[in-house]
Amino acid sequence: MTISRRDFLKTTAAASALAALGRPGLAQASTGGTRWVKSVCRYCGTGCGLYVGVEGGKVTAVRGDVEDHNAGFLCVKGALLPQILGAKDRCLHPLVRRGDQLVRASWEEAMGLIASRFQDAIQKFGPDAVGFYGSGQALTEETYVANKLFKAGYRTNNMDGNPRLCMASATAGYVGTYGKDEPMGCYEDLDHADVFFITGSNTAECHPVLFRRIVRRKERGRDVKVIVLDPRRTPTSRIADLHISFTPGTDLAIFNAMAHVLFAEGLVDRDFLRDHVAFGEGTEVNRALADYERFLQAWTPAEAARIAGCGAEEIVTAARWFGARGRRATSLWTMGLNQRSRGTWANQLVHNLHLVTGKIGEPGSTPLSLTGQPNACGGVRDGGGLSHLLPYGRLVANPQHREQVEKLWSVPPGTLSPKPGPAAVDLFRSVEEGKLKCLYVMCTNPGQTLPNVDRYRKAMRREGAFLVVSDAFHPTRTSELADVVLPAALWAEKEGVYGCTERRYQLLAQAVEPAGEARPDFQILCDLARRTGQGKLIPFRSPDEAWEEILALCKGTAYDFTGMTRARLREAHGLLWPLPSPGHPGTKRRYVKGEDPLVPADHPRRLQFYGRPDGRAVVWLRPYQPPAEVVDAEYPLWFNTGRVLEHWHTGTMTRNCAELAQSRAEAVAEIHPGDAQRLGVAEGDLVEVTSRRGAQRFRATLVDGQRPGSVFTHMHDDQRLCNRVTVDAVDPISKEPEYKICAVKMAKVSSGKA
Ligand SMILES: Nc1nc2c(c(=O)[nH]1)N[C@H]1C(S)=C(S)[C@@H](COP(=O)(O)OP(=O)(O)OC[C@H]3O[C@@H](n4cnc5c(=O)[nH]c(N)nc54)[C@H](O)[C@@H]3O)O[C@H]1N2
Ligand SMILES: Nc1nc2c(c(=O)[nH]1)N[C@H]1C(S)=C(S)[C@@H](COP(=O)(O)OP(=O)(O)OC[C@H]3O[C@@H](n4cnc5c(=O)[nH]c(N)nc54)[C@H](O)[C@@H]3O)O[C@H]1N2
Ligand code: SF4
Ligand SMILES: [Mo]
Repeated sequence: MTISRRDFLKTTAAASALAALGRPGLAQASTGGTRWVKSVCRYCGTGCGLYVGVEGGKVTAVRGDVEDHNAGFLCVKGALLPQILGAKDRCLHPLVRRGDQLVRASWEEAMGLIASRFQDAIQKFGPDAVGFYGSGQALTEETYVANKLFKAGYRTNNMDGNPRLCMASATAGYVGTYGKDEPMGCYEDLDHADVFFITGSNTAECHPVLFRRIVRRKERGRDVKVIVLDPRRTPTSRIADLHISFTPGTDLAIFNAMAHVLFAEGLVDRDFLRDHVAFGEGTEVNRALADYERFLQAWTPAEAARIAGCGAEEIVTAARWFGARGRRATSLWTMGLNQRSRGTWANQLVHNLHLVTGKIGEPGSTPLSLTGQPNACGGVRDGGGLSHLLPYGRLVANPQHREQVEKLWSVPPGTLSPKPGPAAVDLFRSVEEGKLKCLYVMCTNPGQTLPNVDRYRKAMRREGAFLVVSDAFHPTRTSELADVVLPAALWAEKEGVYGCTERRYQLLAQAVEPAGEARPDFQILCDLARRTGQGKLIPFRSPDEAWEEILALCKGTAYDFTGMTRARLREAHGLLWPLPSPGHPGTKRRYVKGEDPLVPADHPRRLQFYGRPDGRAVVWLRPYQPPAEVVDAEYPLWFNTGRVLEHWHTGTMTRNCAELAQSRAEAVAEIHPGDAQRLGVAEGDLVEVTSRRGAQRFRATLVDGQRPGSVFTHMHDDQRLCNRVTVDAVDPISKEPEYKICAVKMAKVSSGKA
């Protein structure tokens, strides 16, 4: 299918609804009565630079930063950011629970209560009686302080967060294949690609400003091809030259069949394989190219098409376009691959395609995982914000890593626990089991976003559990369960660093005072540390001071950005690491000799994958495996969940913005007209979607592009919780839940006309 120019424009204008905003000039320039403060959008991992306009102590406007990667563009969410600061549901003062009620309290009372409950729990039941659940939307300094406080102060690894629900499989994919986390490519690669391989990403709605860049490349480049793999047609697939729809979860077979075609048609780069690649199966890197070729023999396009319910010729075409000699290929993916019980494998199978063709580490050729949250990468890497991690990829289970961090933190040897803590879903299971007594939740809304959520909602309200929630809004589906709610300062009300998709770091400056009695999470955590006897460990008076320490921890690692001083971050319009010295300009493409400062200048080859001891990347032999739950006679429909352009996750922010609230605020069940007819369902009817775990009612919407035999719905509606239905099965490697796939049945409850 080719797309007309008119359709093209419709896609960018309607689906992405971009706003080009003017040029403010200086970092803190004034125009009229408005002061402009340089910052970053608070929403997605695209990380658009912007200026916050302040008048009379209030944020009145934003403008895209023309000097940043987004060239002044913002999507609707970014452009409407000022509205959320003064929204009606802002949480303006602390609350504590009295029986069924949450009542207003002073900061002193709220913090005093938290400190005493946490200290009591540790004293009576040991360090693992307390825990922290954080967020890829928290600032790096916030996650850093929380991690240090819980792991070194309270001595527990009960410290995980929503990046586990989001980027964990991408990380496990990168670490398994290259030895280190994070993409090697950059946004500029989008301007050079001849082929875009977009799989499990609705880029048009979820990374709209990057999508604009892809559209522009397609408009201007010669014969640029876009391949989209997604079970449903999406606004992203509208620009596709080839859209492959398939049975959910079966893309693993498709990726292997593409590799089969690349070998069969001589589109592999054997020199690259010889120089740069090793082969592995299971957990060991102990296979050879011949083993891989043998493994691929079974993965014919016909066999994959049989499993996936797509056309064999579509797979062949995708492989030919991807592998065509002299054509540069960029892959993009997000939750359609990560949120899977085989999410890590799915990631690695995409890396395989780049490694067998050598299409990697050149302008336009790169496997570029799109980061979901604005700081999902930064916070986890710099902050060590997951239960098995310490800062910069160090592992709690590794004695040398613990020793390094104990030294850097000046704490006695043996302070850090060697036992990895529970990953997100298991963290809430420890609450359910009564092992974890006191949980601090910051900048995330698990009462709506955990899979099989009713189970964990019950756990959070369990007798004897003490739940602290820091949120900028109240009520949320989590704050309603809390024992203490802390009013958090939001976005332009505080300062800190975000690290987005392309290893780009940017500083968000404080532009205004927090609303009401709200306080920055950084300040709240430092206060908690002091009140619980950890003031020496957490002595920071400002995020700047924490940043100094963060720089010391990254020094000498594969993530070195020691040259990113605070002063430089304030001036720069984004900086990409590695950036190991103050004069270094930053690195667009990692692992590339001559570009990446961590590759020795005399390295004999084009690339050095220095994350692994042999300097080679690994092609993994990963077969197709079905998802954790598959459809059957009783639950015959596939259930799939995701996002829309206008809304952010649980909608606390975007549903609080008048313009956005008018658009698609209600989650609906999208079904194919054929299924609707079979089930006797018409547009607008109320239907009940039921899985083995729970049921939720939605209005039905008939969508031609929906794959027959499946239902898609949205996660942002706090009155219609799709997660009552989803499955809490996780990937055994990354521990990321399979939000994208489970089995359901659907029944009509009442007519839309009634
Ligand atoms: N507007 C908006 N933008 C956002 C966000 C938001 O809430 N709203 N959130 C941000 C965050 S944190 C994230 S993680 C990203 C998410 O960004 P995306 O991952 O792009 O968005 P989703 O809608 O979660 O899912 C993407 C696609 O995966 C497809 N999919 C389902 N099953 C499969 C499968 O088996 N294989 C493949 N290949 N695809 C499948 C779905 O049909 C869906 O179209 O968006 C970020 N940007
Ligand atoms: N069914 C289904 N479920 C999913 C997914 C899916 O695709 N399908 N995707 C998963 C993914 S990828 C993600 S990332 C998660 C997201 O899940 P969550 O993180 O639970 O959702 P958010 O709505 O982003 O929650 C952020 C909360 O922080 C608050 N907040 C905003 N700014 C601040 C601040 O500065 N400080 C504090 N303390 N609070 C603040 C907001 O009001 C909001 O309540 O959902 C996961 N759940
Ligand atoms: S694309 Fe993402 S970062 Fe850019 S303005 Fe939109 S939500 Fe913000
Ligand atoms: Mo995410």
